[in-house]
Amino acid sequence: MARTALITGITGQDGSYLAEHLLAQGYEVWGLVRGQNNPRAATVQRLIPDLRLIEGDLHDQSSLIAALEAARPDEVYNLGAISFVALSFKQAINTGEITGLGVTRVLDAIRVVNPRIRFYQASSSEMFGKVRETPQNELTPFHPRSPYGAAKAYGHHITVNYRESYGMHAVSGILFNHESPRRGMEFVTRKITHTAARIKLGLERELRLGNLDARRDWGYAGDYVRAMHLMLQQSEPDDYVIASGESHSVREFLAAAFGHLGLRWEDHVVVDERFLRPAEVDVLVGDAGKARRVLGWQPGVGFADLVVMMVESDLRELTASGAASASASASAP
Ligand code: NAP
Ligand code: G4F
Repeated sequence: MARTALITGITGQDGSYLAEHLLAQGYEVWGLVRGQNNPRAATVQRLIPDLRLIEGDLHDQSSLIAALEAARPDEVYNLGAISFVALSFKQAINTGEITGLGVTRVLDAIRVVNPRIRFYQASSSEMFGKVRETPQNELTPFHPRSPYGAAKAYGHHITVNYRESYGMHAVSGILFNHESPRRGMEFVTRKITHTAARIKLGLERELRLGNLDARRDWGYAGDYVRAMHLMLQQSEPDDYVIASGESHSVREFLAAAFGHLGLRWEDHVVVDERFLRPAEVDVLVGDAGKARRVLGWQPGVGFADLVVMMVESDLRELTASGAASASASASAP
């Protein structure tokens, strides 16, 4: 019989890749959408017609219970969150409510409705924050540097707690940054590739950014959702770091993206202190050795190919939308 999965955060980057992956494995897939008329619901439904959408909000316990009762999933993937670190400084309490307490709401709904449901929590390398060792692995202590990181650390611990207290098959995937053409425009990689493509097409002249020295371990989202699924297929629940093992600076990302378009990033980038954070995570690099050994997981797309994939996709989208020709005719004499 086909297995059933319920994904929170279905309208986000990872939600759509995970839904496609699970459908390809023969799952029936349900996605939780919030709001009374969420425009992103229509977008994801167009992209993935076989997906079944159901209303619910990580703020609202009864809606989570109702979603579990309607979808009757074998597996729940909790990807829903306020996921933008910069926003978490401005909405610290809301971030705690959704990114942190939201995890407990889902876990407790599962405990009440059917504790045999397997649960995946989308934990984050942001929990390592001011890192205690390099590279970071499953045993590295946490030192979050943002309300988002603190909320994710709570989500991680409560997941482990429900596993140990109630024998639930609950796992925490500690994922390092992963990107794609579907990445939100607010994150630095997509902000760079989209603006670089606009500059190439003559639609923009400058790109304003914050800290160019920050280093991240960037991988491809399509590779990382495979790891989420693998974690829930193990006989024993456990936690895993998922990472590429390479660290690159924002500056290096800029050089790769602009360089691919034959541009010099130094001619266009302006450092703007509005994009600096009250506390920064300077450098992240993960050790995914346990995932390789136990899950047999490994990434397929490396840093250079990821940057090119994102730049090319943004160029294609902008060109297809007619933005470039509209700008040319608007500026014609
Ligand atoms: P994303 O694109 O920002 O998506 C976040 C999702 O959460 C959206 O679908 C959003 O729905 C949903 N959401 C927000 N508030 C909600 C609420 N109150 N109730 C229900 N859903 C709500 O994030 P992503 O990059 O796909 O990441 C997926 C998960 O992995 C997140 O938990 C993120 O924190 C975590 N993570 C991401 C990375 C990464 O590098 N991408 C790394 C480590 C961990 P709306 O459309 O309604 O806003
Ligand atoms: O792309 P970012 O906003 O991602 P960040 O903060 O690393 O968080 C992402 O990865 C986490 C995993 O480690 C996830 F848990 C989280 O949900 C999210 O997906 O920023 C990356 C770096 C930061 O150091 C930031 O200060 O880029 C730096 N940066 C410099 N200028 C900028 C900008 N970031 C953004 N978003 N916008 C800028 O203009």
